[in-house]
Amino acid sequence: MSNALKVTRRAAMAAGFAGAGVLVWEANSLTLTPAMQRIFRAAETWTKLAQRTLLLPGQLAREYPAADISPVFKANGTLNPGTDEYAASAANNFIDWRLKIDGLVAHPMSLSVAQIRKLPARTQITRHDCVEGWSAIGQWTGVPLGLLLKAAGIAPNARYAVFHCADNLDGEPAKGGQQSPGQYYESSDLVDAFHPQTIIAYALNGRPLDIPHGAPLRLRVERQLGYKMAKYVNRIEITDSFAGIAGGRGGYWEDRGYDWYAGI
Ligand SMILES: Nc1nc2c(c(=O)[nH]1)N[C@H]1C(S)=C(S)[C@@H](COP(=O)(O)O)O[C@H]1N2
Ligand SMILES: [Mo]
Repeated sequence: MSNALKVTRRAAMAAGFAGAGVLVWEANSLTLTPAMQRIFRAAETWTKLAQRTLLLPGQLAREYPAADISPVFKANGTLNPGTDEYAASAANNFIDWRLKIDGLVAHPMSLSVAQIRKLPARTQITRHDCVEGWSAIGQWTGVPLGLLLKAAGIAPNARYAVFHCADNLDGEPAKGGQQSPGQYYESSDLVDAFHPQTIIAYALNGRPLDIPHGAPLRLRVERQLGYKMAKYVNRIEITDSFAGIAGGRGGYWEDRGYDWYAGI
């Protein structure tokens, strides 16, 4: 245990996360699982990759000062997954929620929200653009997805991260009602998955994510449009192809005609 904690401290320092934003790190009270140890170890080299990208401003989505945060961040699409399972989990403060990372990885993992909150974190204030014509600026905090994927050890033939969500839009009148199967999902290439601003977020404007905005965990992939920002994420599947998943176009809205690459 004390060895693991030493590694942890060094990793967090080397990664420079404390300077970059909020460091959510409670090493003293931490019982590190093997997966968490791998993630902290990955933080040592992850920072080099992240910094290289940070030196290229054109590669980053614009970040805003706190004064620009929208007083109200509209919620859109599913506002509550509404299943018995989700309701039970929410009633229990999502204590049983797990984020699974599987598929083409050397070390599949299953992380609780409490564990994720103890990992190195990044906070960013960005603008969300929905194709329906509205935008909002919000401050998001979460763990860099690249860090998780680095720790999971993605296979050389991996090409995409597929984000599976807990909600099903099938039959929702506002969305046309005809879609089936309507489980929400999204995907990104590995360039976006490893981008330093791509995070699995658990907080919006300094508060735990609420249900309309995707509690307990949602994706922020900041150089993309709103529909790519999967809410209620419970599984990230690393794959070489999404052709066999749902409609085969890489996302709920992509299966209904939207572009897969929704770069802004
Ligand atoms: N699981 C899930 N994720 C989703 C959606 C959804 O309906 N279900 N809607 C998408 C769309 S179109 C937008 S604009 C954003 C809205 O995020 P917000 O509710 O936090 O504003 O979430 C995206 N992610
Ligand atoms: Mo959207």
